[in-house]
Amino acid sequence: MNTRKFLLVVTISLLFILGACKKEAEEARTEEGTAPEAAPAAAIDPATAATVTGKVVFQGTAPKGKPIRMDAEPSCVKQHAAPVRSQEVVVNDNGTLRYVFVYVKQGLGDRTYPAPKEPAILDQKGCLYIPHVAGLQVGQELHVLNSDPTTHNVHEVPKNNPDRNQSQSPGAGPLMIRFPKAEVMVPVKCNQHPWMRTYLGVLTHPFFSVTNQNGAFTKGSLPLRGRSTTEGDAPPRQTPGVPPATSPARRKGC
Ligand SMILES: [Cu+2]
Repeated sequence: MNTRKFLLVVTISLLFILGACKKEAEEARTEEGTAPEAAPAAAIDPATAATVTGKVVFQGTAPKGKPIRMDAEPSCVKQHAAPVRSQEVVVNDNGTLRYVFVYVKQGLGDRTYPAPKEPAILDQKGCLYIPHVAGLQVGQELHVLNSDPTTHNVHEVPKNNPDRNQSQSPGAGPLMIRFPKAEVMVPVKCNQHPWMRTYLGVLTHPFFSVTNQNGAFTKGSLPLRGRSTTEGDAPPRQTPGVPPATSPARRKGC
């Protein structure tokens, strides 16, 4: 794991902060893993909102993703013009890290954030999950598509949510999944194709982002009320078909 040192650089653009970095007792409790209690859902005042931007830098020798052999599924092989490599650790050309889930872990208070009516989308294409890392809210629908001419088997492997396993044949409609509890991250695998893996960050609020091909993330309309804490969570490195042996690497920023 010593090659997986992450430096989470967070630049916080504050439009306005009330009581900067003042620790409030009510903010001490974590918002990860528990749904907030009911509170008035007042609209977020743009005048007191903030935008958080940053990038995740990889330090060390960048690993090269292991080649994925999907010869057993010719219909997927021919969808790829170039050899496919594992996306477990993806270092961008500029030395940043892709697919890091960055989210606000603390400091949002008791405000509640209703789940969006729009579903989050997860596709299966070329025998890969697209995207490799995603986020959604508790109670929000996740629509899992099958764009391949083959059967997949969507198997969530959570710790705090129901363990579900559903087969999806070609041309079938989307699987509709909801997560009742917050959990970062929920691995999802395919029992038919052991190299397929995606990771879902499920939160009680919408303040999350996934680093892109430049290693950058951004999130706006953040109702900062003092100190808040962001955290980056990279999927654990693992051998296809083998459960992760270690916890995800984490680095904190403020
Ligand atoms: Cu599959």
